[in-house]
Amino acid sequence: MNNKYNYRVIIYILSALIFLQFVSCKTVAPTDEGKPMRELKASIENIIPVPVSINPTGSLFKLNPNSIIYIEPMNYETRFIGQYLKDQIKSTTGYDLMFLTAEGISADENIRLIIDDRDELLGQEGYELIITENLLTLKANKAEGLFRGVQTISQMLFPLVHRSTPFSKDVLIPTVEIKDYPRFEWRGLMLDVARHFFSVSDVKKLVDRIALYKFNRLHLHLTDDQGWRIQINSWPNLTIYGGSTQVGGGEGGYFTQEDYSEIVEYAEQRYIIVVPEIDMPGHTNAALASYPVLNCDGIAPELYTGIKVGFSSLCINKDSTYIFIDDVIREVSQLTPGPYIHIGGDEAMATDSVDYINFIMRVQDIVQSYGKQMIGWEEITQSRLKSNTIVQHWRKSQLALEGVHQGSKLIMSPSTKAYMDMKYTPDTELGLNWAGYIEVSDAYNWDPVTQINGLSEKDVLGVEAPLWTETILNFSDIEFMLFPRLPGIAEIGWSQAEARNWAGYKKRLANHGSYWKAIGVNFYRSPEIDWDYIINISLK
Ligand code: TNX
Repeated sequence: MNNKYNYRVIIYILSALIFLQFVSCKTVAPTDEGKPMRELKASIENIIPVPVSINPTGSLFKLNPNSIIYIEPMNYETRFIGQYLKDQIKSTTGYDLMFLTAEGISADENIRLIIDDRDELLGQEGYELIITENLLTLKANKAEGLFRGVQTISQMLFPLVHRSTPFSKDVLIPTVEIKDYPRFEWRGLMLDVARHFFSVSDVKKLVDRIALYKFNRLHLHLTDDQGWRIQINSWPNLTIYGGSTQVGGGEGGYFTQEDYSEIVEYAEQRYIIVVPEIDMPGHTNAALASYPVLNCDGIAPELYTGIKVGFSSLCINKDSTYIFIDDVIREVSQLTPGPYIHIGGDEAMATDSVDYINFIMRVQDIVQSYGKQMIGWEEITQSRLKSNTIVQHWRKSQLALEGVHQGSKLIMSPSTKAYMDMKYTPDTELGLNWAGYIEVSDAYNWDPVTQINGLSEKDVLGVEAPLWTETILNFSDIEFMLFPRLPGIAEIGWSQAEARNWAGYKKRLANHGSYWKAIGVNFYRSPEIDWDYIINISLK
């Protein structure tokens, strides 16, 4: 009896073992060498924007659930960056790492974040990432550089995001030495919250999306014919009435001053400067509708919910116009810690051209009186500009060159390449097509310096991708237009010209596609990209 029972148990155990073996063979994919895979491997090949130099050193660093993130020095800023990295590691690997300050500690299998003001080449935003078998060390001159470097580490971990539950396997990160810093100082995204309004939480989500690609400017187009979206205490009707609708007649909305400050602070923590735009003298129907006094004839027009441009103008020769502008610029300046105020200045077809020239000079003085640097669309170069005024190019090379002749620097947003509201192809449901169709390759294959004949590197402050929102209704639409084009603009702004090429870029982009799929980013499955191309075959 006893013996029989024992045999039975043994047979049960044996068959259970055979079954387990069978199951584990099915779930553990073999590596190249055919051995069962016990680890998950991060990727150093897919970073966008491509770093200045990246030298793989052929070995592996093992990240484990007990690894510690050491931070030196520990302060408010670096603690935030440490937390950001910790969160990224948690969301990709499931590991919940600790972070501590401990000068000089370098025990095995840990991460170190160090601010060390010694390498001039790295500048304000650059970083150095050295991964050896024992240690992952991220170094920068400034906290800002550390934050950019954390994005590089996050991207290395993308392939692991498929695993939604914490796993006990080790994460292997290839050893490597990366030195990286940006080509251009200005790498921006513009969001039009006037044609359609977007909530604070949408804007914050967008900030995290762009931070991952090392963007450092968020330009908010806050006012237009269809809506005024920033509360101005001295002119309350601007938002109460002027913010009450949007394109198509929906209910619109606006940012209270607290909302706006919340966005500014959220972006600032991610080293992204918010650039507020108050568009004038055209694109002002919402303001004109809110206050009869702003109109030359004293009669307020109706609110506007269509998508025409070029029909509205502030009254140029009226004192009350400049009292209004002074109040608005003062309040917006006080709310904005960043150095820039964008005054639009585009498409002022309803303003007399001599009036326009004088108007821009007057507004430039007002902006400067509040200690801010003025930015305007390229039409402002018809006026006399101060040399620190920045010009944003979008359509006419001649106007942009005129800005350069006056000593201004350019933000390059050519509408045929960088306009994220243009359709990808004639079949794209969202978007416009007045500047043409912009496929992923079109948005990638251009250079800010050679885009206009006669520019040199020093004339260009950087790049910016505008997303106008006449046809863009919600966050999912925003993502569809930005991805996969926006990472290309990021690479144009950050990476060295000679390091960029389409063939390599499209492979890296395919890998970002699988990350976007995993975290639910809505993106255009462009036929130009082989979305199934995954470099890290060991991650199946
Ligand atoms: C032109 S670009 C505009 C915007 C429109 C956009 C639509 C620029 C400075 N002005 O008012 O929203 O085209 O693509």
